[in-house]
Amino acid sequence: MKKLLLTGFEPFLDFSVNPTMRVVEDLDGTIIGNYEVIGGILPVDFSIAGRMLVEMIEEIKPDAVVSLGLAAGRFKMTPERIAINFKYGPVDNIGNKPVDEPIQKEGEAAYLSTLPIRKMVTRLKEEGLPADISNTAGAYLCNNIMYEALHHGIIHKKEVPSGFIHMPASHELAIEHGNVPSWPHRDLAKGVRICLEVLAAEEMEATDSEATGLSTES
Ligand code: PCA
Repeated sequence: MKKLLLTGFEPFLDFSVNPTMRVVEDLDGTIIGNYEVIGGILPVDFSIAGRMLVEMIEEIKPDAVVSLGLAAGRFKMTPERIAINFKYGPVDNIGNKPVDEPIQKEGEAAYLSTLPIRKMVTRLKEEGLPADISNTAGAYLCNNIMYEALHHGIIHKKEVPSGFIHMPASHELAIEHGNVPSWPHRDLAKGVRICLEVLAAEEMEATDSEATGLSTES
């Protein structure tokens, strides 16, 4: 069985609940296609979040990495296209407030998601959930860890599909916060599951074509 690392984030700023945590809890341990989902929660802390994700990747050695974050104010499920080599944003949970610092001094300016984001968006919409590709993950913690996972894959020459999905607030958060558009938790969890199913279907197709390739050669 292959392993898929699925991460969420703890609450931050004035968002007392982070819906990604509950989604990760729901999906942790489930089997989707050939993947066993292994959940992890990251801190909203510029000084350790990236390192923690890389440590999880090195320990679990996942075959795919999907990270989730809250984009309060968005109305749709939004797989991200690109992560940029910058740290910038509001003060994090322990008081860091970097201004335009690079994430990796020697890293590329940006990395593209290696998840099947267009297929994910198409399937989400077919299943009745509003979705779109997002062309910016910002420069806060979500961008930070998306960049770190992709950078780690590149420098270690690991062809592991890796990327990030931003989600709207849950009703639970919207009730507490008072001023954000929201989805029911079950739809957020369903949306993420659909994205993972799309990824799993791609993986199965790739495995099948490798097997076919082998049988024709032999
Ligand atoms: N969303 C923030 C950080 C943590 C989270 O869930 C972001 O979009 O960067």
